[in-house]
Amino acid sequence: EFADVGLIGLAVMGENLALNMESRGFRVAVFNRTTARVDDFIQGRAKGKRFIGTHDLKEFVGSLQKPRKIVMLVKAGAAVDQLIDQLLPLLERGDILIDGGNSLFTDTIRRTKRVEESGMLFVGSGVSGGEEGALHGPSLMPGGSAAAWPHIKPIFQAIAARTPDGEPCCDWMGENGAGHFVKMVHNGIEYGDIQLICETYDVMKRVLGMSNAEMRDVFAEWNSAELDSYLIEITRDILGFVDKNGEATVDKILDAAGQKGTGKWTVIESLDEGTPLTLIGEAVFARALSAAKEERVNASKQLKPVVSEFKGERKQLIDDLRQALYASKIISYAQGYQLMRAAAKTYQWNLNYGGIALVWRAGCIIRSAFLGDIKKAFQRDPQLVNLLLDPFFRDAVSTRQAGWRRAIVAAVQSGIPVPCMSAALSYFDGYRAERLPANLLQAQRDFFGAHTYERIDQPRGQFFHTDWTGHGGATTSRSYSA
Ligand code: NBP
Repeated sequence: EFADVGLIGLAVMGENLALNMESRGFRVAVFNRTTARVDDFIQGRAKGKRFIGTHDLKEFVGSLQKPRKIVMLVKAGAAVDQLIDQLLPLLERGDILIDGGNSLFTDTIRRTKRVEESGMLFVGSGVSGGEEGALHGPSLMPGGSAAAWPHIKPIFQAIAARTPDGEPCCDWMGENGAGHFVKMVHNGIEYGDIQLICETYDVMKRVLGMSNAEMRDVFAEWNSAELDSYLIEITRDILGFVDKNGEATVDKILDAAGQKGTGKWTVIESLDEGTPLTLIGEAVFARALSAAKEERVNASKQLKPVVSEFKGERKQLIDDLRQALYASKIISYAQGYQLMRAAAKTYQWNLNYGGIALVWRAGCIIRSAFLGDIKKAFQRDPQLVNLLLDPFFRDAVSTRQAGWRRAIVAAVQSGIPVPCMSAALSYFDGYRAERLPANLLQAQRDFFGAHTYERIDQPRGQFFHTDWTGHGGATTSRSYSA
């Protein structure tokens, strides 16, 4: 009997995803480069289940029902290309290769083209939710050869997480690299969500002197309302966690953050698109600054803050922080969605924005009740230009604006860095501004470089140059936008 689906790469993610597929009634063939892992798996966690263990790629390919569906869960990068090279000669027209790793979307664009040129189909799928998600229901973001979707849909939607309404957190994202692109933006948003919670924690701890237990209670309360999300939930649990000596583990952890690069990729893409992604950018830089621990320890001895003591109401500041967190989060998603819109245009993807919110609603790290509201916003207007212009989110930001500003003022006056919250507010104040000081900017560019400017009393698209010093020439630089 042939297997319904094949899986290559029996590391953490592969093993768990294979077990998930089998548990949903699919017969799964497995292969791993180091074949001892196949035997360990078949005799271990897979024992008594409907798996076919294979020891070379030919045997593996031969065990699959046609059109073959092969999920690769190997290390992102060169390993994926090597596997494709080895598999293509063994496959037939219409067979489907799926890369479930964290590949860079531009690699997926290239691989889709290559595999399609050989007559096969390629899918690059974002898989989020870590080990637990892979086993019990990840959020899945597949994109690539559209003809592959009907074949893999029953498997993918069966193994995916479900929203509280029972909808699968898996939908077709679009052509070539769209799935891995959406996964990349998910990871960037994750950086932002995490940093916002950390800034809130820092203000609570250092301005209000709250204990871990007090903060845990506040996060627990927040988790039962609009901020209901996985990351708030684990923050609550982390703050409540004590080791066997009764000491808080969170207080023992060195304040130097790691990163694997997906946040950076997202920000690089936003710079290439010319779309502000300031909150996620600040989140990436906040990790970088934290990592320079020794340098900061040295600087802390030399750079002393001039700050004023917080004299406001304790309860009020806690509530202001809740509002600041929520409003900033709206900004982060507004920016993330604007990046997706820009990229969709560049790469000619027909992204389903509501579907993306749905896919992120459960199973993944950024899962939250909030994503249900984003889905509704895109249901109201699939072509929504900016989340801030949706009536629900417009009002949500508006009613929290005063608290948001107060929370940032309290942090600034106390010398507590809140890079993401303040970047969010600056973006809000910039985006809603009819007028920005770029008139002066354009004057400066024209002054030193004859870059020309448009005038408020002339139609757009006409460019003027002023001889600012009286001894400049009439030659202008070609106007360009960057
Ligand atoms: P790893 O990223 O650690 O990859 C290990 C697997 O890749 C092993 O099966 C290994 O085989 C195989 N492999 C390597 Br390395 N080079 C290979 C090659 N040239 N040809 C064939 N196989 C090769 O595993 P993971 O942590 O399970 O992650 C798998 C993918 O899923 C990655 O892209 C990761 O970024 C992504 N992801 C991970 C998580 C997570 O929470 N860990 C979450 C979401 C996505 P071997 O046994 O022979 O060395």
